[in-house]
Amino acid sequence: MTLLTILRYPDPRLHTVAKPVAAVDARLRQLVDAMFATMYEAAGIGLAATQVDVHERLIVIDASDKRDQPMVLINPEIIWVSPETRIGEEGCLSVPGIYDGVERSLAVKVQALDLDGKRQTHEAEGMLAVCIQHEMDHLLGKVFVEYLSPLKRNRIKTKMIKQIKDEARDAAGR
Ligand code: GNR
Ligand code: NI
Repeated sequence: MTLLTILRYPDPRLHTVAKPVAAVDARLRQLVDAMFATMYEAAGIGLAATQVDVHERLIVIDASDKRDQPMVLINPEIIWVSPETRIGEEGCLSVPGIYDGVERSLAVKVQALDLDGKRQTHEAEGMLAVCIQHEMDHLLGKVFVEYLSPLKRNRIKTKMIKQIKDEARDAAGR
């Protein structure tokens, strides 16, 4: 089981725009396995390839309570969003410990290839709809803190840089 390193905000690589997946093949299936392992290990409900420094349009999600409904979205496109929106508390594995409100559509329809390379349409609402919109943003190089005010975002940036520095110091036993 391979665990991948999750990029941490404000790593500039998180702002890379992902390119389409070229082929649903053995390499991709291996990457999907590693992304699920990484997501479950980190107790996240979703993970975009961007977060593990792979800049291809690939998302893994499991927004179920029992963590038994893995979903793979390859080359996803949102084909419909509900006009109704809601502000909900979000977090991100790339911005650990930070939670804040983000306005999202209540429901979405997304089209994507599955692991067999077949195009599927998913209708989502609730937490799954929020997660899909959050992950689609990652593929466009966008992190949820970019919806917050510049003041909040700068505070978060400073806090993250300090946190990363402190962790490096702890790891070195200084
Ligand atoms: O684990 C996650 N939880 C979460 C909670 C509210 C809104 C979005 C998310 S996605 C996040 C995992 C993650 O960072 N995916 O990119
Ligand atoms: Ni995220």
